[in-house]
Amino acid sequence: EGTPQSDIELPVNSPVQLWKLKHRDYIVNYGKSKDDYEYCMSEYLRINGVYWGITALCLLDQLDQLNKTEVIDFVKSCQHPSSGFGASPNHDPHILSTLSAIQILTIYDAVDEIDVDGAVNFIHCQQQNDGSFSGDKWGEIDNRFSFCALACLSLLGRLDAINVDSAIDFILKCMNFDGAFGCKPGSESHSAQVYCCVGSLAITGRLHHLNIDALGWWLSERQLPSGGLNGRPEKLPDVCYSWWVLSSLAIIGKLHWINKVKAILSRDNIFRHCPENLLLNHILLTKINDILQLLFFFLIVKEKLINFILACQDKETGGIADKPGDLVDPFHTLFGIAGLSLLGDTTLKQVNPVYCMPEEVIQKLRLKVQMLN
Ligand code: GRG
Ligand code: ZN
Repeated sequence: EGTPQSDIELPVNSPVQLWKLKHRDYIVNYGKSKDDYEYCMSEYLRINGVYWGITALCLLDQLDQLNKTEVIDFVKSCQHPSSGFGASPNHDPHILSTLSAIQILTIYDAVDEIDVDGAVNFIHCQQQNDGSFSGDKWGEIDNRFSFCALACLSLLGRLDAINVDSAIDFILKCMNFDGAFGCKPGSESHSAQVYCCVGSLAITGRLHHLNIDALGWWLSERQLPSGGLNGRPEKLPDVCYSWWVLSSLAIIGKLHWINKVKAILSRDNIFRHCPENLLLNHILLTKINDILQLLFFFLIVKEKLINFILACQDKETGGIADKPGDLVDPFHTLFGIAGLSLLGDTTLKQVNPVYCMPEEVIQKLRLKVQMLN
């Protein structure tokens, strides 16, 4: 049977529609309940949270629900003098907060309101001799920080501020035999790291370095029988992987490996659905089942993934959780909605798979981002 699988079962009567207005209210109210335990505990993520919320609202076509001036003032208050952005006012600058700040300001077309040179210089200073990036002055290295640097500078039209060739050399050192990527050279493949590395290659026009078949196969193997996607083999499914995995597939032009087949492919089900008088013996059925299993792994079954994401909504509070029944949060709410947008939900705005921002914002900037088809 190959690699062991962990999975969950979707609860019976799981929701099958997207409660868009509930999610709008959840996001709009999240920032208002400033005394909440959760809100207080997430201070180190504040500016990221604002980016997740704003992007989700954009995809729901509800950005006008927030006060633009208040948001921009908050972002400005997170910038250090002639440097990068912290997660909240008076927090040390970090490359991830800096990307979130630039994403928010780009969505609002308000980048001119901050010290762009300071932010660019902060990112420049995070690059190491081997091309990698640290997140902040404490020096943790991870290719997610390489992505933050490249995404942020490309949004600002300032990729010239860093050594792009050595940044890419480092990222390519994180590629594994399976075609996927880990967080540093030698680390295990993880689909969130795949997103960061594939996104970085797309921004710099270097997708030709990828082994598309191996990577596409590895990504499509992330789907489990519940319909959800996991981050790496043997792990449980989680809504955020609908973003990390699907966006990577979209960039490498393999989103069509998502198939509409409403497959009922488990061994039990195939036997159950097979008419008794069918002239197939047990052995032949087993063979067919094996072939279908293979097909199942190769094609991400679109309908099942949509149902998995919808099952993670909370009808009472709005918002989307990592798994059905868990506590909702803004992070999984964005990645659930963005995943559904990539899966072709036309009631949502289109999301750009590299930047995780509205496609129309990226189009307006006329950024040259490589995508395979
Ligand atoms: C613009 C969308 C966007 C992102 C900015 C910060 C960043 C760039 C990307 C983050 C990439 C990353 C490594 C996310 C981690 C996601 C995650 C759920 C990690 C947990 O991994 P495991 O395997 O946990 O330890 P699970 O729950 O899957 O078992
Ligand atoms: Zn998650």
